[in-house]
Amino acid sequence: MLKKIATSVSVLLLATLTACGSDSTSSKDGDSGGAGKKITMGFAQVGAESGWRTANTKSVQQSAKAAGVELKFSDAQQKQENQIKAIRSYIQQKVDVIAFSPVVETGWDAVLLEAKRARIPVILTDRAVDSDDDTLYETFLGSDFVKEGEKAGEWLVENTEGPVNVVELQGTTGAAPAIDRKKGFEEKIAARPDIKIRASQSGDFTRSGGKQVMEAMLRSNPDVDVVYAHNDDMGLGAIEAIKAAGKKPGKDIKIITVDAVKDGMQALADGEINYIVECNPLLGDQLMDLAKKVVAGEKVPKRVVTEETTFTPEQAKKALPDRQY
Ligand code: GZL
Repeated sequence: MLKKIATSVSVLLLATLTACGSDSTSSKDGDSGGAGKKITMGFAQVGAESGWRTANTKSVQQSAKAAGVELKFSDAQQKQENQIKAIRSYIQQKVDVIAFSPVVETGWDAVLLEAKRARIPVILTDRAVDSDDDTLYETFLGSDFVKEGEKAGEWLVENTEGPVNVVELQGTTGAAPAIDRKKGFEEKIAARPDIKIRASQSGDFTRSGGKQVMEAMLRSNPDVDVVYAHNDDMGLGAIEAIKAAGKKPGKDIKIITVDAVKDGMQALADGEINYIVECNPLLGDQLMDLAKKVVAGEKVPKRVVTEETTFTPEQAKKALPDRQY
């Protein structure tokens, strides 16, 4: 009899401990991210505005699957309020880690403070925030957008002579890539006072936005020589507008873009774009690796910058067959 009671007590004790153990993790809808345990990530994506974004989303989703990370994913349709709503829902669901690409640089401190108080680490991926408090996120994983702008400006300085009239198709107003690609480009072309930016306006990183803005710019700047588009999609929209105006893109009007997605690389190989600065969207594997480290409480660098290159038409022809996106 005593043996039976002892056994049932130890079973009860074990069950209680296990229950307690699962309580501490079930509230986080998964385990607490101990070594080798499945973690849950809430990912608040910007939207689906460009080929780059589509490739980035695919990379995050595929890498989560491969890494055994349970992914909760939301598409904010390029609206900050939707990203904030998604982050709040992830906090309520007690995910182990939150990752997101802030559509614009400012307006995040309040919701990131809520995540910090809920003890949920946040990883910034792709775009950065402009905040005085860098304890609100564990790390930033993405490109150096100022360097991307500098590469575009360097190419223009080295590959043109005499007066050059530039029109600039900016990315989303207030977004880190738009602010920094403009900054880097302007810093480099300052070496050539005869290179002038005659017009600069946001096309919101979309093909339709690039086309509409370029149509207006062509009407008010008939003597434009160069288009600097902050991404391929707006550059491809500009090509449509330039052709509709009876001009040859890549010849009458040179085009420089950023990203190097397949459609942009094809236009580059065809001579309709003259130079592309790469911006790597394949951040998924690095993101999952950082997430596991952060959840396990390991120290990670505050900033992880991705490797990127540039492409001429000849290089695009060689790279296209193997291009993943
Ligand atoms: C850059 C990324 C930008 C791309 C655009 O890292 O945030 O947003 O350059 C995308 O194509 O829309």
